[in-house]
Amino acid sequence: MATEIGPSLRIGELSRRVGVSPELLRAWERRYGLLEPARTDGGLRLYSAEDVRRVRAMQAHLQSGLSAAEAARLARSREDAATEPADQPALQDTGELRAALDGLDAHGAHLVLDRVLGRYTLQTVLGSVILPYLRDLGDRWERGEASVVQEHFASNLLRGRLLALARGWERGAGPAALLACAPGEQHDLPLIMFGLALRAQGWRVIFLGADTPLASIAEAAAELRPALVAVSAVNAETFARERAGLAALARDFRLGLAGAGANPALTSSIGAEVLAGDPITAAAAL
Ligand code: B12
Repeated sequence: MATEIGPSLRIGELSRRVGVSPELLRAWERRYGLLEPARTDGGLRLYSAEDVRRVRAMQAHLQSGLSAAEAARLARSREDAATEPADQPALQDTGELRAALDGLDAHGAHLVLDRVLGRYTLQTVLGSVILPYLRDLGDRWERGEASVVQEHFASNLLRGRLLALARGWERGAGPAALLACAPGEQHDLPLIMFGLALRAQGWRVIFLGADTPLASIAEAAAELRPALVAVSAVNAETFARERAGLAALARDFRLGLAGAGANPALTSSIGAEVLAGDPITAAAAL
């Protein structure tokens, strides 16, 4: 069931809920009349649950290949209201995913993923099911409550599933983003999620994956001339070690550093930017 919200959401909050940048939301409002905000006395726009529904419907129609104008027309008309997605996945969805993955039950995990992917937008599934699951897994691993077997099984199943969703993300006419993990870094799941969230906003994605030498990132960037190069690492020492190579990259390209290791001081000193927040929020902010 959708949670009823009166017209109370400012554009930033709406953007976070639906995983679409404020700029794109404004463009959809202006061009297609997709959103119908209430106005406060001061002229501030406030959005409602109906606006959230419309954006989600718009995203679903775009993903199914409709033009933006047609997607907006359908989303406004409520012709698709019968398939209206619930506002947020229930905590139960993450719980069921956890139970299946903890039990090394690949079939059960895929069934939960099939269900949530059929019901919610991809950004919602990433931000509200998979991300909380991974954090919980990491916390349990640290406390010794999840085994290495469970962690590896879950990571690999999710990685396979997310990369299957990524098929074709390099195609299209949007700006290109080149994504890579820093040398020695194995945590590429967040980078894949970031790529999927960028893709949902029209970017093209070129993904180099885990443990990529800086020279190789630079070589790919020189060839592809992407609008953004994003490099991620969990530890700040990784970026510190690669400072010279990163600084050289930032001289020629828009360079974003991401992950827990992205330290604002080092990042700004080399002329790069921090891709702040989780992968879905960071993609929406670009
Ligand atoms: C899955 C996992 C693995 C998998 C990775 C699979 C893969 N292909 O990605 C495997 C099993 C390979 C692995 C290995 C290891 N892991 Co590990 N892993 C995790 C786990 C459970 C989930 C990681 C994840 O995808 N999280 C989802 C992201 C989005 O969440 P986040 O990491 O909290 O990141 C936040 C921000 O930094 C930001 N962000 C992160 N990355 C990016 C990228 C972009 C582009 C953007 C925009 C934002 C962003 O988003 C989040 C904000 O909400 C985490 C636990 C956790 N809390 O994350 C541990 C964790 C990251 N791992 C950890 C460790 C210690 C290791 C190992 C050293 C363990 C070992 N002894 O073997 C190795 C290191 C391997 C290496 N050299 O890199 C520690 C890191 C602690 C630290 N600061 O050093 C964590 C935090 C677990 C813990 N609680 O101790 N791991």
